[in-house]
Amino acid sequence: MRSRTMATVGAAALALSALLPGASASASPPATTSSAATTSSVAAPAVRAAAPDIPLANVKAHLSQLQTIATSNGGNRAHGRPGFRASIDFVKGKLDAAGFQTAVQSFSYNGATGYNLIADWPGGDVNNTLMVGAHLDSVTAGPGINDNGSGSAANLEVALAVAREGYKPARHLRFGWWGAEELGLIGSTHYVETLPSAERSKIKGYLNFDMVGSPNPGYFAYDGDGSSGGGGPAGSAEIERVLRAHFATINVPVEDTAFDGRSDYGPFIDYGIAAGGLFTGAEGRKTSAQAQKWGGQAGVAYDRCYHARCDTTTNINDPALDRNADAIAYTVWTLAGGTQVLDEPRAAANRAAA
Ligand code: DPN
Ligand code: ZN
Ligand code: CA
Repeated sequence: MRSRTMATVGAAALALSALLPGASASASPPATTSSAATTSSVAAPAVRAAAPDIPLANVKAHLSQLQTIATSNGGNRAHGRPGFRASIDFVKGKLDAAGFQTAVQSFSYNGATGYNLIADWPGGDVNNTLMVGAHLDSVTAGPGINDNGSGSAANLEVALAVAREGYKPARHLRFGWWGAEELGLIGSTHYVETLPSAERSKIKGYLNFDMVGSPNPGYFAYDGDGSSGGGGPAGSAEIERVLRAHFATINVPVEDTAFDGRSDYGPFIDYGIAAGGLFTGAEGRKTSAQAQKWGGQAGVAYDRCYHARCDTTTNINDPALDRNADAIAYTVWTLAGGTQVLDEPRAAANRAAA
């Protein structure tokens, strides 16, 4: 966790804010520390919203819930198993209570019904939608807490922070929790392919978080700008730049990872939608150079429990999960623009009650 003020949001955010009507980033006090807006007799000014710190304890509480769901449903949260449906219902319940508009999309695969959960935050420019996703299914071997309870729980807490902060993004915000990723990106592919093309073309960016709490973590961003070869649809370079910017402020070096479609952003980039995401590593082994800059164990897998029974709540590196959750919030707030609408006492009360 960390605190952030407007002074540290970076040139990119300030440049973006300059394009937004009503924004006055350079003149406004920090949205999360000011009392000026509340003591003034005039209506609260449109303060460009700074990303909140995402409480690690909240993200970990979601992971504990997912672990309990797996434990009471045969040890996993896999496609076609009761633990997956229970995971969908758990996330949906949190989002409904926070004011999201949720929908469960069903699909059929391998003789079983699968589900995607789609959650829209009301408001913003729907013709310029930013989508944020994670796969919620595990493999059958284990509870899937790092893969991908971590991305699912971090995104859930960022979504809840959107509501808590009274965030009014300039762009429309939509979150997705995918089914059957482990069987070949089935749920996300179903979602993208069955969207009417007019709706698909309104999605101008997709952020994907799959494994963001690996126990021997690396800090990777999908190579959207092609600086390591490849690259993605137009706009992906900008997404990579914003994803990296948070880590620069906390002095954590970031490496590229292949932008090759090995997670749920694949179907989005297949349709030319700009995308990006973060990753802390799976079966690959940390090099000695990486252990020197990031700490951890050289010659050991980033996640020794990848797709295994031991991918439990103990298979999480807390600083990695915390930094990635904060980076997700920073990226959402930076790319979506907009203002904070709750007065600060209400936002503070919401944070305290969370
Ligand atoms: N797609 C991930 C899985 O669910 O197994 C692993 C992965 C994520 C690999 C991101 C590379 C990059
Ligand atoms: Zn997996
Ligand atoms: Ca790159």
